[in-house]
Amino acid sequence: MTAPEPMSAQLQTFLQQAATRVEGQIELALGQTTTGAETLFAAMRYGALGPGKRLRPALVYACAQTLRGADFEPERCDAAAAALECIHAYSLVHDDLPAMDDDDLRRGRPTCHIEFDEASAILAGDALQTQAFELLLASAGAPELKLRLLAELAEAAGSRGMVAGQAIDLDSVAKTLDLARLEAMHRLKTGALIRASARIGALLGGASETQLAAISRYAEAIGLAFQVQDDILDVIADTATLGKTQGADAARNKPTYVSLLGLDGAREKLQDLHRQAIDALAQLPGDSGLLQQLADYIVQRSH
Ligand code: GRG
Repeated sequence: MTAPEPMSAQLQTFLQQAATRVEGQIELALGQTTTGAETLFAAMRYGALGPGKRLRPALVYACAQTLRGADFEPERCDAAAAALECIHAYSLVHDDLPAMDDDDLRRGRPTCHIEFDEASAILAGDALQTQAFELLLASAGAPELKLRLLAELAEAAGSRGMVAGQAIDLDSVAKTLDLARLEAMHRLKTGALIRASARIGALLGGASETQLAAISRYAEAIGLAFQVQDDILDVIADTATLGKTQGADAARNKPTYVSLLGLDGAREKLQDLHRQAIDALAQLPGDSGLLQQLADYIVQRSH
């Protein structure tokens, strides 16, 4: 495999701008605390504003920009981008809880339930989830479009999307999932929100149904690629630091792409998904260079 290319300056600037916008929106939304619930707000801010990549918001902006071209207005995407990040943050806060993955570290810092306490982390996750829908509801835009965005987000986040994936994942410990079932789980657990980020951006960009379908194919491919690269990075990190060659999930007795396909097989899978994502972009009008660079970044990222 060739050495990873450094991220292009254009993508770096774009990701920084997206992160700044979305963090500003979340700061604003969580700025006014409810009297007596200051710890809740502190835990929400801690969960949502820690040093993350803000990939889902970036996808919202990038898809809207690709479809709108010169008419792109990022402010029309701010609420949706923040909503996606709030759902993502809630999922991480809850995923780290003792009843789920029981992790002490997230984004290089103590997890929310370690920094605060378990009850505060549960409530912060709950409230971040609701905050996402409040953000979308309060955003400007035609009611029909808002309803569509709300439906996309609810379906992707809930029991037909991310939460279902998490349930299947928790149930898979010590079981032998085959590749098809592992993939079905990841399509829900991480893929559904990535797909919704892209579709919501596309809808804000005025996508036709054909364009929406192409964006969905692109997002499904990069969503899975994101997970495959996560499994690969997990093994590489473990090999470097502990001399082990299985990765944290496999050590927890969870199946991974690397445990099912081997490291080389997982790398081939990653390249195949990258190709599928780039092929889907060919169906879009105008310049899809930014989305191509995002796909490149997802398969080449080192953290
Ligand atoms: C608890 C309902 C519920 C769902 C949890 C997404 C998820 C479902 C759990 C995350 C578990 C995990 C670590 C999955 C690996 C891939 C992944 C989604 C990593 C975290 O996403 P990044 O890398 O995180 O975008 P940052 O910190 O950059 O925002």
